[in-house]
Amino acid sequence: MQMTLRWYGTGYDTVTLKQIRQIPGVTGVISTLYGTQPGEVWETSDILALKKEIEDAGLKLAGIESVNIHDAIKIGTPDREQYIDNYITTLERLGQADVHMVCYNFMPVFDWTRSELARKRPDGSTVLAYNQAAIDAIVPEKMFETISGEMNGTVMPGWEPERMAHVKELFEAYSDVDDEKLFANLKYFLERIMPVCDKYDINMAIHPDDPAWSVFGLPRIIINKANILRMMQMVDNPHNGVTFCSGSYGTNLENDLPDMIRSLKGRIHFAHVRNLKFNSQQDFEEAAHLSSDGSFDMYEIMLALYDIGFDGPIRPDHGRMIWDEVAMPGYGLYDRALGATYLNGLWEAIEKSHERGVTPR
Ligand code: DNO
Repeated sequence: MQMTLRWYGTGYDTVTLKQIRQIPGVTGVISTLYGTQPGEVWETSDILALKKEIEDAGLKLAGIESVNIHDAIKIGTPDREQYIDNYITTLERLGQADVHMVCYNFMPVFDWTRSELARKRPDGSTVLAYNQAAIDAIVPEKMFETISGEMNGTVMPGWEPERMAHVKELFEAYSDVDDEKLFANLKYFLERIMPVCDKYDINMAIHPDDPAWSVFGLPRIIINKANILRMMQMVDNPHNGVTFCSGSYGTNLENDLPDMIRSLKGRIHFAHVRNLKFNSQQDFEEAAHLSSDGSFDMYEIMLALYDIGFDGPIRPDHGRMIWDEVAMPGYGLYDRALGATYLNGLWEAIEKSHERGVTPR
C-alpha cells in the first residue's frame, strides 16, 4: 500500500506539501482541481501543473479525489450525454498525465452529512459528529447555513456554496429518482466510461454514501456489502472498483468491515481508514484513529487489507482538531499525521508477523 494524505491544493488547503513531505512514511498525496465544478472538462495544463507542484515537493500524485459527477448523470436527464463525454475527456487527460486512480461518489445532492463539525471531546479536541435527531430537525435547504459557521473559513468538499445555492431545485430534480433508478444511472455511466479506463488503466473508486443510509428521503445505494457487490457485478470490470472508507461504511454497525474488505478482493483501489466512536446507534463522533479511542478494531481492518493484497493508495481520514490548529474540519495536519503514523505502524507489524510466519490470530 502507499500511504498518502489528502491535499486540496495551494490556495485551498491550510496544510502545505512541505509539511506533508515531513510525515514519515507518507509518499504521496491525493488531490483534485478544487476550483472546478462537476461537469467541467479538466484542462491538461492544470492537471500537469498540479502534478508538477506535487512532484517538485518530493511527493507523488497518487490519485484524484474527486472528479465529481454532474447531477444530470445521477438523475439521468438527456443532457447527461454531454456530461459523460466531458467526464471521459477528463479521464483521458488524467490517463495521459499518468494518473491511474479516480475517486468519485454517486450521492444525490449532498456529499457526506454531519450534524456537527466541531463537537468537543473530553480531551478538548473537536471532531465531526452525527446525531440523527439533530439531522431530522434540520430543513434540508437550510443544511448549508446550519453548518457553514463551523467550517473555519474553508470550503468543504461537497459543500460548495455554488451548489448549495440551488439545493431546493436539486431536491425537486431528484424527486422521481429512487434506488433502482440511481443504480441504473450508475450502470449507464460506468459502461460508458469503462473503455477509456481500460485504455489508460484508470481505476475508478466509488466512495460510499456517508452516512450509509438515506438522509432527507434521498436515495442512497453505496451503503452495504450486498449493494456494493451488486455494483461490482453489474459492470464486471476490474477498473470498476471502490474506495473502501471504514468511516462511511462503519456508520452502520451492521456492516462487518473486515468481511466487506475480504469480499472486495481485487476491487479496492483506494482506502480511507478511520475510526468512529458510537455513543448510541443514532449518535457517533469521529474519534482518533487508534482502536481504543473508538468503536472499530483498526488492526482487523488493516489485516483484512493486508490479506487481500491491497497495494493501492491509502489515507488516514478525518482527523480531530488538536493542538489549537485552525483548518478545514477533519483535514488539519496534526491528527491526520498521527493517523498515518499509526496505520503505518499497524501495517509494519502485520507485514513482519507474516514474514516471520507468526500467525496473526
Ligand atoms: C469527506 C470525503 C468525501 C469524499 C467524496 C468522494 O471528507 O470523504 O467528500 O471525498 O465523497 O467523492
